[in-house]
Amino acid sequence: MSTISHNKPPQLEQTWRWYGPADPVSLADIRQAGATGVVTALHQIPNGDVWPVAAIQERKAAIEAAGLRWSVVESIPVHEDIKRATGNYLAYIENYRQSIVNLATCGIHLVTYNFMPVLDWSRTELDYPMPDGSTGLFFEKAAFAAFDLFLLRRPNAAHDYTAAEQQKAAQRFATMDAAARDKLTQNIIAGLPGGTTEGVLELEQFQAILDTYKNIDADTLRNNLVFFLQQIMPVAEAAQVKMAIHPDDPPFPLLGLPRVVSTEADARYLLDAVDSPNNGLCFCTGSFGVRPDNDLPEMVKNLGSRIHFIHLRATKRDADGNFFEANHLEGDVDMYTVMKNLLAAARQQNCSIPMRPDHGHNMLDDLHKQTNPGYSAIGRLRGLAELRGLELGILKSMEN
Ligand code: DNO
Repeated sequence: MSTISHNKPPQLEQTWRWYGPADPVSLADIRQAGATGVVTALHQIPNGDVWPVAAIQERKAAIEAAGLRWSVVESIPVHEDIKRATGNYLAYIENYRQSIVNLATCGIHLVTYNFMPVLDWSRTELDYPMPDGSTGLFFEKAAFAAFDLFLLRRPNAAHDYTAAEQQKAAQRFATMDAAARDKLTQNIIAGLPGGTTEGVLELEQFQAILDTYKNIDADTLRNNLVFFLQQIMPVAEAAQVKMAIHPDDPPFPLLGLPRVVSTEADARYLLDAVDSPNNGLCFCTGSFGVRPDNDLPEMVKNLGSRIHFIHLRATKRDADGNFFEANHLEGDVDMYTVMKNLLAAARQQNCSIPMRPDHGHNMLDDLHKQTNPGYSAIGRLRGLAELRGLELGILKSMEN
């Protein structure tokens, strides 16, 4: 028996997001990229329904047949009724609990989710050109405000912007032709997989969904989240399923919607409010890292015992509040110290925490293919290669 592997410190398990059989990046590609774990969801199941054991087993078998393991569920979406604590929310919570139990029955013990109202993640441009000819995702504040003020024309939207921001938005809007306006609208309301508005095409329909949050402020949303956690954690504990909440992306309120998972204080509040080891975080450096007041290495130190899953990505912000997704080691995130602290967290937990390279540029052959925005093959391969090299370097230096 090898004493070397026995003595190895806990590391990060390298995983890769897969959108299921329709994903143009296949399981065989993932294997070649060097990941050992797959992060996926049963996207075909309507939001709110129970995930049946048979469907979970079928997906698991496909992953295992490719020589991989289903490490993380990302995500079981949380129905909007649960976020609003209205309508059928108790039935949806019961379904959620049942899905947790069913996953555990199949040997899957880690689930990521988020609690962002209406929109999951948001960007204004999906093909933002980088100086090296690759493309990435971009959030431009003035373009977003232009959408809100002049395309959506959300009632009272002006209250959420300073006079200077409104002026910038107006100038930005004037530069857009009809095609650019349509594209911006699509990018925001339907461009990214995951949100409730996937497939929603009309602005009126979108505004109607926003209106359902009219009376929900951050405190109400936070209380609804705590209620949800209280309801699911006993089941998660019994089934030994770790829950990992994903932070808000971007980590500030948009379109008048409250956000409650944007900072260390937000995370701490949730972890303390339902103080179960199964109530943990998906530590997404790309999401938290957009705010200059989020000190990521410190956050890993302080929250490390409850980090169950990791998304590694680096954004680069400017003074106006815009940000683009940079190469994994090159944005504002101090990836070296974050990685070092994450390895310390894995050691402290005495287990291997799964991580995935989050997003990647479209580069080389990616540029000629249609993949899910952010989820190209080669861009993520580059990210994974750089991150695993960084990890190995740190691990080796810890041995000396
Ligand atoms: C974006 C992703 C998010 C994430 C969900 C988790 O790339 O990180 O869509 O999967 O917010 O529930």
